[in-house]
Amino acid sequence: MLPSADNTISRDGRSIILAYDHGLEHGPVDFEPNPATADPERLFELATHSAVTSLAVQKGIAEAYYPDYEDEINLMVKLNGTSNLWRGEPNSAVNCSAEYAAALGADAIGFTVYGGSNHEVEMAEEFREAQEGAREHDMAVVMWSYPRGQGLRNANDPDVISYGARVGLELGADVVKVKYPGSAEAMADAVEMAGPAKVVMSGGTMKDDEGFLRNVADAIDAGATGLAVGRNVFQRDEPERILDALEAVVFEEADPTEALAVAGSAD
Ligand code: FBP
Repeated sequence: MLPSADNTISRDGRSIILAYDHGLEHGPVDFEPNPATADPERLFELATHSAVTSLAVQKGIAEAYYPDYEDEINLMVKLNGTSNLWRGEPNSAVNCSAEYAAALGADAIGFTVYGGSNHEVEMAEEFREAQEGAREHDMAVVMWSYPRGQGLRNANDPDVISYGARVGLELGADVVKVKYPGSAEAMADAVEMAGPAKVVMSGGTMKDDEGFLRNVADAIDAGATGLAVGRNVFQRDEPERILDALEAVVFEEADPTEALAVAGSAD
């Protein structure tokens, strides 16, 4: 890990990464709750919200939309990703090089590693090339560290999630994105295992406002530095309102109930 390598995608050491690779990873079903979000322009507009420290997209969306937003948004290009149309042992195709991400104007790269998959070895080797390419271009490295596959009985086991956090440190990520392990104690363990690498929690499937923000507040209390979130923002009727509340919880450590009470009042 390089000192301050993630400065471009964080503010005061905290990050809210808006993830929008769902059209590839899950398909149009993720846009059904809020159909306007099928249009990437809507997400680029959302990413200009002051809560958002970076927008993570695949290469094709970056090519088409980022030129109009390069002064307003810190770009993270996800270098690998796979559709949900394919079934097999977890794996992720490398769709973009670090060099091409840098040419697109990226401040950071995102890369998924499925520890425990039968493809773990090749994914780690692909990550090596991406990580070293990112270093050459001073881009931060964010690992989506999602242990899953035949090697694992329970991908949601807190010990497995801590192991995933450690994999991020060992392989040279600046920021490791892990699933929320279910409690502040378990998140504290993941943070400890990541050492100097920063840990952000994954947003996951849609939850109620209060429950979602409580998990985020617990993760921050446990030493996480923020989150990388997609569905829990863009599937809501009022995505800006939850971004207001997230900004208060992540950057000001506001109580979730109070953050929700004032969210949207400035709009
Ligand atoms: P969410 O907050 O919507 O879960 O998005 C985060 C993310 O990591 C996306 O980048 C990715 O598309 C998706 O989750 C992966 O979800 P899953 O782990 O269920 O395949």
